[in-house]
Amino acid sequence: MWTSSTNPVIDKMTPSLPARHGGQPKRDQGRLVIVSNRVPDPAKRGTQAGGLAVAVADALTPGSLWFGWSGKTARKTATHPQIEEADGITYATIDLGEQDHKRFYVGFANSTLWPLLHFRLGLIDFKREDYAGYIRVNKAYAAALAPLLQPDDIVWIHDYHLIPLAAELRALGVKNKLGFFLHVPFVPASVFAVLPPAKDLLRALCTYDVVGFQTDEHLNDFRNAVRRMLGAEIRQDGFINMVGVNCRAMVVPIGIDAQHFAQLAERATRSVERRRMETSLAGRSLVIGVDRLDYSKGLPHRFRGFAKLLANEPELRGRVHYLQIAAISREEVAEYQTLRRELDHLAGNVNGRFGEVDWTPLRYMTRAVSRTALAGLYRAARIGLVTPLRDGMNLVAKEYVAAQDPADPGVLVLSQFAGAAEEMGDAALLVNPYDSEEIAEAICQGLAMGLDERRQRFEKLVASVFTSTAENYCRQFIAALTADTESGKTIAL
Ligand code: ADQ
Repeated sequence: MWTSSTNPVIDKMTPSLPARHGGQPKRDQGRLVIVSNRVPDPAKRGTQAGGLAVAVADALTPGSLWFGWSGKTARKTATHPQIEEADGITYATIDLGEQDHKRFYVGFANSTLWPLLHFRLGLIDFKREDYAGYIRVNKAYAAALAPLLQPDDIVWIHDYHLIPLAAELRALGVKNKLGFFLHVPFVPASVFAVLPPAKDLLRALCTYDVVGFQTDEHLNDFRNAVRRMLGAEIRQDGFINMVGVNCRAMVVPIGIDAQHFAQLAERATRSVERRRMETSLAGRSLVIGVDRLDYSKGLPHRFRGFAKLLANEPELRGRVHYLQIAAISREEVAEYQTLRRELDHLAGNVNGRFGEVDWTPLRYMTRAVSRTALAGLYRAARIGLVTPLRDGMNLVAKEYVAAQDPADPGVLVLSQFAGAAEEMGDAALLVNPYDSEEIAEAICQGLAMGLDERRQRFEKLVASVFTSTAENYCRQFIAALTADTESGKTIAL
C-alpha cells in the first residue's frame, strides 16, 4: 500500500530543490550538457508552466551545462552565449534576432511542426522562409555551443525545435555523444510525409547516437517512417541500419519526482489556498483540469463535456465545481489567440446557462499557479480531467495521481490519446477526448465511484507513477547515451 509520505513527485518549478542524484552521468563519463530551446531563468525556476524543465532538472548536478535560448529577442541573433552560474550549474543562453524568432520559433517550430506532430494537419502553415529560419537558428545554436564543449561531454538535446542540431554540430567537427528526446508525439509516416522537408528531418534525427520517444506507439511510427521514407532497416537491438548511421531509437517515458510531489500535496493540505478552496467548495465535489492553454489539450471539448454533464444529470447541478487552470502560452501564434476567445465564450455560456446566485459551475483561470498550490488543488479534487486530443506524455496526469490522499483518492479521467495512457490506461477512466458525451459519462462515473474501486485503481496508478519517475527517465536516457558505441559519424543530408 502506498502512503503519501512514500510518494514521489515532480517539481519542475521549485528553484531551491536540491539536485537529485540518480540521472546524471558517472564521474568518469564527462559533463552532462542539456540543450533545449528555452533555458529556464535560474531566478524564475519554479514559476514556469511546461513539462521539460522539471524532468531534466533531475539530471543536472554541479558542473552541468544548460544551453539554449534566453527567451529574449534582440535585433540580431547573438553569436556568443551569455554565461550565468547558479548552484554550480552553468546556464549559457543566446538571444534570438526578431526575424529568427518569427521564422524559427513562431513559424516553423510552432506553426508547422507542433500542429503536424499533434495530427492537426489543417493548422499547418508551412513556409519555406520559416524552414530556412529554423535551419539558420539551429546552425547558430551549433556555432555558439561547439566552442563550449569539452571532449568528454555528453550532449542531450530536447524536442522538436532542435531536430537538425546534431547534424549542424557534426558539420562543425563535434565528435561527442549526442542524444535527442522528442517530448511530443511522433506521427505515422503518412502524416509525417505531409511535411515538405520530412526526409531531411528524418535523416537529421538519424544523425544522433540515441533518439528517445515517450511511447511504443511513437517509436514504432518513427521506425516505420525511417523504413518507408529512407529505405533503412531497423536491427533487433534498436539501431537503425543505414550507411554512416549509428543511431539507436528507443522508448524512454518521462516521469515526475512523485515522492516530492506527494509530500508537497500533503503539506499543501494546510496551505491558505487549500483552505480558501475548501471554504468555497462548501462540500461540493471538485473536478480539476490543469494545462497550458494549447489547442492540443482539448479544452473546448472538455468544457462542452462538462456542460453535457450538467445538462444530462440535473441532480449534479449545484453539487460539483469544475476548476480549469489554463496558463496562457504562445500568444504570438494566431491559433492560440482564437482558442482563448473560444474558451472565454464557452466558459461564459456554461456559467450563464447553469449558474445560480450561489454557485458558479465552471471556474476558469489563465494564470500559472505555484507548485504547492497546484499540488493542494489536485489533492482536493475528486476528478482529475486530463483529456488532450494528442499529447506526448502529459505530466499533469502523473502529478494528479501523486498528489492524492491514498486513504481517499480521486479518479483520473484520461484521454486515450495522451502518451500517459500507455502506462496508466488500465486504471484510469479512459475516454475519447473528441466525444464530449463520453467525457460527461466518465466524470459522472468517477463522481459516483465507491471508495474500494477508487483505491484499487489508485494503487495501480500510483505504482506506475512511482516506477516511471523523472530520475529513471534521466538515468535510462543517459545510460543509453553513454553506452560503449561508436560516435561522431556523419551522413550526407
Ligand atoms: P506540455 O505540453 O507543457 O509538455 P505537460 O506534460 O502536461 O504538457 O506538462 C505541463 C507542466 O506544466 C506540468 O508540470 C503542469 O503542472 C505545469 N502546468 C501546466 N499549467 C500550469 C499552470 N496553470 N500553473 C502551473 N503549472 C502548470 C510537453 C509535451 C507533453 C510532455 C511534456 C514532458 O507536450 O506531452 O508530457 O512535454 O515531456
